Amino acid sequence: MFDKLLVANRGEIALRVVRACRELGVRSVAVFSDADARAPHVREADEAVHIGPSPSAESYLRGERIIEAARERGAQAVHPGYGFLSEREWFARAVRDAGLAFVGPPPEAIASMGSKTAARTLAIGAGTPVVPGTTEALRDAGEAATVAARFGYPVLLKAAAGGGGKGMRVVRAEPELAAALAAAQREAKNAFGDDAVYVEKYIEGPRHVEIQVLGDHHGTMLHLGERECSVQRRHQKMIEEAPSVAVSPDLRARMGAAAVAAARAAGYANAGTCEFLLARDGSFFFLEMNTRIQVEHPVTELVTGVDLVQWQIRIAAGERLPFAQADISPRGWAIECRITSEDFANGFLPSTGRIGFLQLPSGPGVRWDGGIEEGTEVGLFYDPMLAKLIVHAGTRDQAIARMHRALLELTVDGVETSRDFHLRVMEDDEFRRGDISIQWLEQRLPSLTAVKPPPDGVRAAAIAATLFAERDRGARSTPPTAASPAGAHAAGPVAGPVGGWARAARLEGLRP
Ligand code: MV4
Repeated sequence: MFDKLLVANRGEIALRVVRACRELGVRSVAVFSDADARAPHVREADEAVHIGPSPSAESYLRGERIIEAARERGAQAVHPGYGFLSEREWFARAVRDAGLAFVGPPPEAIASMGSKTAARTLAIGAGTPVVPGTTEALRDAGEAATVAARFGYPVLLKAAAGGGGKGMRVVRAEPELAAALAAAQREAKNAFGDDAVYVEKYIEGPRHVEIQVLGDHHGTMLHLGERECSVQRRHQKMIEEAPSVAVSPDLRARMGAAAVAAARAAGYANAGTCEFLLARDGSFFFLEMNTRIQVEHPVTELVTGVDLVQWQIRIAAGERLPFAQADISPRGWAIECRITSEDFANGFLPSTGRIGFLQLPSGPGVRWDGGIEEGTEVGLFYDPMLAKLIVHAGTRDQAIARMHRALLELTVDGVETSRDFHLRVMEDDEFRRGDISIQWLEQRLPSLTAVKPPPDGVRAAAIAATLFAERDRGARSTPPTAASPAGAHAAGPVAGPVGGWARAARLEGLRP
């Protein structure tokens, strides 16, 4: 095992890696920008190196500077986390060339999955199902019409260099095709500097289901089941769960085998994720592979009992996976809510400020993977995701109830957050039935956002309860005396209805 590992990231994932290191007896080196000088990941690591000013381009994206820091501090490995440098082939290569272990896949595997069309070709070769369509760039509208007619409308035009939905156009009938092709090519050129666009059959109302894979450097490649990631908005996931209501053990085995085949074909090792569209008829199609640890990895950890981040490090150190495919099967249900500094009542506008009062949920089956604390300044330099709240329970219904309870326990003062959005989703009938697809959230948002103002009486009671609760919080607990009997409205604690009122106030969101 390594003596020391550098964590090339910030926020909750940096802290997650630091925790894994500590459990493995590996010393950790954090890196930080000006804005993060007092961040939790810096304090919790064994050492920390300042790498530059706040903007990512001048700090967390400075690969050469980060590698230099690793060498200066005598680290033998670099964990990139997600985002930033995690999927840059050149960085993985530079880490390796510096004689350090990159905690992730080989640079060659990052490269072969980096281009969407190359990944598609690779998947086809591995026998992994992909959406019917082409891989060659379309020459003109005439060729597009011929190809579209072959697959049947609706079709989807996609940028070959693409990702994140840029350069994508749905075409429902031939008359729209020429204009859509021109628009997709223009958008692709602007976004990726490459106007190559190809055609796929458009899959209507699918789910986004992804398979976690894990492989060592000794020929073992396993899958750890699926994550349901359909609750997303503008390609930003908000809620993930494992398993998926739409995946039976048989489908899991087939999707898992398809993911393992694609990963093997790419020469993959370490943790990775194959993204699929799961159609309503149960057919599934490989989209792309994410060659990093993902934000939503905890739901897989909770249902499989496999510590993915620890195994990433152990695999990078040359260890063998000691378990086999037959040892892995999901137990219970896990849900993750991304707690972001976004104002859900105002179109998810980014919110900034200093975290004031912070109360974190705990109790049975609750996990908080966070990168914030009281006093944290939330600005606009980095991603708005502050933390992840993850729960595990026996069944999906129990997990939803547990998440709702945990969200009620959460208070983040100082910035607007996605907490209330998540509460509304946990209360939503369609979500509770598991009746979701990639379009669900954007269609459902208006009714989730519609705030039902409480009746005046409830409102007044809630405000009064808040005042009582505030008074009780600072009160000393003394036994009742003759001069101050129980229930008297002196300074002592007030028994009885206050608990219920406090709860009502909390439910109404009227918290101090
Ligand atoms: C699709 C699709 C429907 N049919 N391909 C969006 C991002 C890109 N990586 C793939 N995407 C899609 N490809 C076919 N043939 C629908 C999407 C899609 C989507 C996929 C996963 C998660 C969220 C999504 C949101 C909108 C569209």
